[in-house]
Amino acid sequence: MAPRVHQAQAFSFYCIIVLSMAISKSNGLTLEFMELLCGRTYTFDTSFQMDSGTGITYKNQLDCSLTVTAPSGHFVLALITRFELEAAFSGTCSDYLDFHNGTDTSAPKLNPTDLCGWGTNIPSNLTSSGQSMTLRLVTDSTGVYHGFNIVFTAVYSEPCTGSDFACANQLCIDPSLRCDNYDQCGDKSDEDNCDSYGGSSSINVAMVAAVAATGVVVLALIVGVVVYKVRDRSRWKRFVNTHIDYDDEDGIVEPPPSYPITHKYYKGVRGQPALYTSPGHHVKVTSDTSAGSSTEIQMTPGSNETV
Ligand SMILES: [Ca+2]
Repeated sequence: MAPRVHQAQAFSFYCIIVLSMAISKSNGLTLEFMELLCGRTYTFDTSFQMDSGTGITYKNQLDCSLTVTAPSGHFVLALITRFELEAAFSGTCSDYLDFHNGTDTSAPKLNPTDLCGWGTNIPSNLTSSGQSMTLRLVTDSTGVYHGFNIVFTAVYSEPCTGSDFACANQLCIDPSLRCDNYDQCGDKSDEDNCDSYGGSSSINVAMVAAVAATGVVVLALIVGVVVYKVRDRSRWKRFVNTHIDYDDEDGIVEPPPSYPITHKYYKGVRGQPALYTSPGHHVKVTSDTSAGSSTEIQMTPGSNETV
């Protein structure tokens, strides 16, 4: 395929990737992984989400602590959106997650008992009383499960200031979190009535524009390929008409109606422009009639090029 077509394909893929990134950025929270943040303090402004790890399951033999800190004057709301750790055995968790109400694991736990297993024994959300909470994930040497996903949000109690959004549960959150498809209030009130909310429509407009632009790029690629094919066929016909010697006296046959030279042959020699751009070169087409459609393209004597 010609370099131009390759360039068009590369450009199209580039556009699709850029547009996908734009869509995900306009409609997604920053995603972190606890396994990669062990021993650190993670500060954030409005909201982010965190998975237990980068794999399908968490790892064995972890003892990972992470402090999550909201801006001054806020506290941290941790909304657990997915939770699956190894189930307790005889009432004791072998893998567990704890939330501590402070800047390290010496602070009191927000969950009365270690969190493990899955289902209704897992709280839907936990809130710190200050601007930090510290998570600790401990796993033993056997049994790994899918882990957890938690959405952290910086919240404070009403009255809300500026343009901050007032949740139905008297918490305030950053207005950018309204209608972003994540429940940052903890009661889903920031995701209510989004059909009539401007912020949501702006996201939808961005998505529609991105999808439309992607469609235009794909359409342009298709048109480009079709144009290329048409022009290629046209060049092929000119090639046949101007560069193939039909002289019978040279032992070269006239092309019959079922002319055996295929476009494939043309594509094979096209990469050597000397064949049809240099007047000193001459392509001959011979046909072995006894072999049916067997055909070959030869260079004239003196040429040192091969086909
Ligand atoms: Ca939200």
